[in-house]
Amino acid sequence: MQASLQCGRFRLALDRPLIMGVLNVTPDSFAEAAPSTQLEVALERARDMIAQGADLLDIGGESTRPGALPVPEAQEAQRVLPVIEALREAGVPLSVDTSKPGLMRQALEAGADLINDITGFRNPEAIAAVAGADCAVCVMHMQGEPRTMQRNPQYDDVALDVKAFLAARCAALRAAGVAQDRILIDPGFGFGKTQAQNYALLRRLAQARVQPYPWLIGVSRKSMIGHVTGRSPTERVAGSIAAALAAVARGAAVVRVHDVAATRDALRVWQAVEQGVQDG
Ligand code: HH2
Repeated sequence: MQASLQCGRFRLALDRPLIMGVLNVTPDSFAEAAPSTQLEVALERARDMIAQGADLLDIGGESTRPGALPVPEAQEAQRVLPVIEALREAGVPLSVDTSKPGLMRQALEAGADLINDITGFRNPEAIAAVAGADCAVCVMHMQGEPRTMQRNPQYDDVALDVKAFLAARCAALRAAGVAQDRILIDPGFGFGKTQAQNYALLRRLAQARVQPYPWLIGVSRKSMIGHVTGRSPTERVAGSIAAALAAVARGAAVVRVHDVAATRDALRVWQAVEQGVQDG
């Protein structure tokens, strides 16, 4: 795996799993009891996550839960840009979760370090928006689009199909001049996948991997956790951590989570097992 990730103002070592804290600035996120639409609430949540050990923050102004409707660019920008500006000096890389090339450009100008595109930079304008910058990019797999993606997802072989898609998108980014050490890949759990497909993909994460790109994975509080535990989104912390550790065991470099403190503890214990600890 790559030793580090070029991420805007930062170069992130990938010698331990990193935690990306989810900062949804949307009124309709599936996963949160009290979503942060007001700037002050969002900033407080961001600072809490940093204090708890978040290595990056992922700011999203458009919900992508199954069935969600698109948000106009101006509205998404109004939600996201003030948050970037307010957190620019917070000391952690800022990721922006958007598929809109116009907002990608504005976010980069405002100081974003990573562009997380759930549509995998399929839009050539999105590639053009990031090509000349030094931001990191997260290339995610999704079958279909959020409004309809869960209707009847179909694969020949979920791991190999996801891999083929990611390989093609990474090649397109590389051809446009995006350096190898700027790219993260993401299998897109819950995005056009049945629960059986989600779990098969997690189990076979190594087979879906496009070398040498590091994995970012997002399983936190998702329906795949609820499917197995029977719990509502805010009660899915323990299940989410089990899935995150399963991904880390299969090589995930970055985990995108809502519960930073709990995930931090779990990863610390994980690392102690893997690398050992000092007595005393
Ligand atoms: N999942 C969500 C949103 N963005 N980005 C990446 N790279 N990987 C993911 O798995 C991923 C993502 C959906 O989760 P969330 O942001 O918690 O919910 P919502 O979109 O409803 O706000």
